[in-house]
Amino acid sequence: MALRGVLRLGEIGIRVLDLDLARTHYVDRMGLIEVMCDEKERKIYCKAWDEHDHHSVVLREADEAGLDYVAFKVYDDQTLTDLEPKVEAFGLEVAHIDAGVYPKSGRRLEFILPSGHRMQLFAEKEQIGNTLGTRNPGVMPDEGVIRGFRINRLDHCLLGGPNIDECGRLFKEVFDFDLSERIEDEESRESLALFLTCSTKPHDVAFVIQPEPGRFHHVSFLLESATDVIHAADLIGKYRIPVDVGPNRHGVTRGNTIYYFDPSGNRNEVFSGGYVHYPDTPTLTWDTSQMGPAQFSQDNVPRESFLTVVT
Ligand code: M3P
Ligand code: FE
Repeated sequence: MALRGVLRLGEIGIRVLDLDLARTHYVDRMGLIEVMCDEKERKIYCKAWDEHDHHSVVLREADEAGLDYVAFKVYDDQTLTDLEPKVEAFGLEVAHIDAGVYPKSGRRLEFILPSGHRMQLFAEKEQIGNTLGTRNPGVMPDEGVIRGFRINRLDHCLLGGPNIDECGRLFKEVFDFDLSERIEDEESRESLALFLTCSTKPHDVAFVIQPEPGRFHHVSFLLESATDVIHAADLIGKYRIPVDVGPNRHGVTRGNTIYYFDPSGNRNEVFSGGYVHYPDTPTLTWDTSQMGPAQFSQDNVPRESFLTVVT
């Protein structure tokens, strides 16, 4: 589809137990750029180098790790106006957040997904660019802008909770996403995981079935190449960052991936690659007879932790 309507996961709020440890992890090790800090509210605002918006990741110190909210950026303010009655018609209560309540951001709509996650939509955020400028930008930022894991941008998240088919219906019917891939129970045919895209990426958001609402499975960042995934793995080893699953390739989405944990136990992913999704690409279905190849196609070993460990 033409990229109008919902554009992408534009901001993710993550709860961390210790802001200083989180800064060491996300900024010093992973190489996200800290653009703003709110000492009073114990929040730091970060971006990846190739994002134009002011920030995409908000880390907030709290008593419990996990997901604060996901905020999707939409094309323009009219899109927000058009979406509001559709979200309400779907059966969700929509709250209004004034411009400026979230720093550098225009007004937002907020509602709770059937999976229990807090979701927002916004159309405007201050843009600060990727340091290259917009006239004769070249391809390489100055030395030191690309650091750590060499993250290009925030890519997607995987959310755990109940009612994932309802979430799938919301994203398809109201937000115009496509269901790119689905994992189902071989016998009951019940959905275990749904992968949804609003772009040409294999997914922009995914849901995995979990008994408890509002769980956070992972946030994922795009790297340039599979070589950069190995480079990140070397840094993960060097800094003794706990690894969930070492370098491998997903069957679902075909990304070259590594999963690891931040100091609060939130799962992170960096990945590269994946196929191009078009609006006429058929939905790909996997079932539990092929959980190994669906999850990790280089050793075909399904990871128990993958479906059970969430924050
Ligand atoms: C991803 C990804 C499963 C695959 C997950 C895939 C649940 O996280 O980024 O492609 O098997
Ligand atoms: Fe992922």
